[in-house]
Amino acid sequence: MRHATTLAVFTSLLVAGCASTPKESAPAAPTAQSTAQEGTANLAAASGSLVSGRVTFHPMGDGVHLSGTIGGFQPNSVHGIHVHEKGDCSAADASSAGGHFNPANSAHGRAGTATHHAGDMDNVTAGADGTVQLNIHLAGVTLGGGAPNDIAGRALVVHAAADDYTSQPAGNSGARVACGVIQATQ
Ligand SMILES: [Cu+2]
Ligand SMILES: [Zn+2]
Repeated sequence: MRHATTLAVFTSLLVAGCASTPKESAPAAPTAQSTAQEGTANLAAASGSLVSGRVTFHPMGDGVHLSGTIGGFQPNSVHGIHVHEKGDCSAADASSAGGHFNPANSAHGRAGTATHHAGDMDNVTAGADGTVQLNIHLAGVTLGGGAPNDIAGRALVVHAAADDYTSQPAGNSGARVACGVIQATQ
């Protein structure tokens, strides 16, 4: 009786050991490098808004840092902001910029959590003067170089409403109120 129990435990340990082996052998993804030192996006109003601004991009650590000023919002309002797939802001409603930049084919979500698009960022909040001082680190992307996660040549889009980080495919953040193509400048 005692022997049988010991054997059963031993057998289950063997099985568990085999089952866990494949997890350890997953190859690491190659690290993509930014080839640009700086980029810029001039955001022009879309969807009849008064929102515009200029954003600068710098490769930093594991991603790209965004800084700049975007104005023309209602005071203290909150807005979704994302990198979108196509560097085309020609449509009046900026629909030409396509969906969220999503090279990994993920679901929409909050940056920094397990599931999100590469172009997803946290909402921005305008000050009492209707201006956003942008200071965002977008992890997991590159600037220049043409890797699948390269944001150069794509679009930065600001929305009329806040991103709820949950609704698919775009967080229910409403109309696109400003759009600019991300261009590598140095
Ligand atoms: Cu967006
Ligand atoms: Zn998204």
